[in-house]
Amino acid sequence: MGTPFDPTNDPHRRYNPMIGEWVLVSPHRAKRPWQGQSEPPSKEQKPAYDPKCYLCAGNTRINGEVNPQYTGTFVFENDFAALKKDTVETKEEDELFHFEAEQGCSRVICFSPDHSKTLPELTDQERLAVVECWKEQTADLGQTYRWVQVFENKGAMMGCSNPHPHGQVWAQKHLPTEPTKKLAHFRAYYEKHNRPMLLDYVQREMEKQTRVVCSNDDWVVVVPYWAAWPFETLLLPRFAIKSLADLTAVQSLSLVQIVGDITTRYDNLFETSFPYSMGWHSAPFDDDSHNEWQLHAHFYPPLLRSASVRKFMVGYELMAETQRDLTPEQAADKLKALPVIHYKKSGSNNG
Ligand code: H2U
Repeated sequence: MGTPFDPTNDPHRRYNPMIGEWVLVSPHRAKRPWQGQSEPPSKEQKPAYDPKCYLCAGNTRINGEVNPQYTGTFVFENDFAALKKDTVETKEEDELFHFEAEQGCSRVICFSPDHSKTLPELTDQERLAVVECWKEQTADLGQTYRWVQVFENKGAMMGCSNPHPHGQVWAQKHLPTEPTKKLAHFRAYYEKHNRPMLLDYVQREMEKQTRVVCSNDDWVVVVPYWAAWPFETLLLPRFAIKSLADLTAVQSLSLVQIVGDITTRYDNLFETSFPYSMGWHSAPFDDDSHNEWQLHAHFYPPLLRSASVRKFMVGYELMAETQRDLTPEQAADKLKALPVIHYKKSGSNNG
């Protein structure tokens, strides 16, 4: 008889039922010495207004347009839009050279006129304006397009071009690749169980508690069982809801609280402005009732062991499948143990 299997030490694969893909977990590798890239984190303090910033109120953007003196959120059509509404409809169904023209829209959402702040540093009132803006944009663009993608790229490490607090919304006619995978898996689960997969999943995670980072009456943040990125989280509603556009005033307020909580924990983890890509998956806007779908948000942060040591999805991940060292349970424990007062306010050193 060999040694019994230990999921905190032994290599294993975990299945992501949302997209039907596997992740290789190698917990024993977390002990290996690090000799790779490590840079000191930037301690630069940003000004509340930067005359050179394209997103600050009153400043001129690249295309010559002047931003208004906005005081809350501010939305404008991306001057370098990836999608355009009037692209001519055409397609070619060649087996090897298949394409279809795409129509859509890309907008930039400034979260606040204050250049120096990020989501966790805004007040609840200011964050509520961001949530209301996400809802409005989703409802508005959902009238025209099948898919509405609200997202935020935060930090230069994630390719964000400007530190001014902002996100984006892209909407398009066709269902993109990730939501297409999800729709197929959510549908199959719903046909079998007559319940949305994510409503069952949130219940199971609440029972287990091992991957729950934080929660309130309406929302839960977990490091998902199948997380690919070291500190990846999934933000889930505890009630049935398909779209951001359907959130009530009370649910929006509790969302403001949980977004503040998880983004503050992220910043506190390495006492840095924590980079990530986050985004919302509301149900597609089409003729289907989408009973299989639950609204949810992903946070994909690249950092691994300090403010400057990141995980790269390279080598084995590109060639074979996603791999992680730290287990999702270990990552959840680390995030759970952090204070919810932002480190810049508390002045403490929890590193
Ligand atoms: P990031 O979140 O990836 O940094 O994107 C910021 C967006 O702002 C980017 O898509 C747009 C860029 O095209 N932008 C404008 O639309 N006008 C400008 O004057 C500067 C940046």
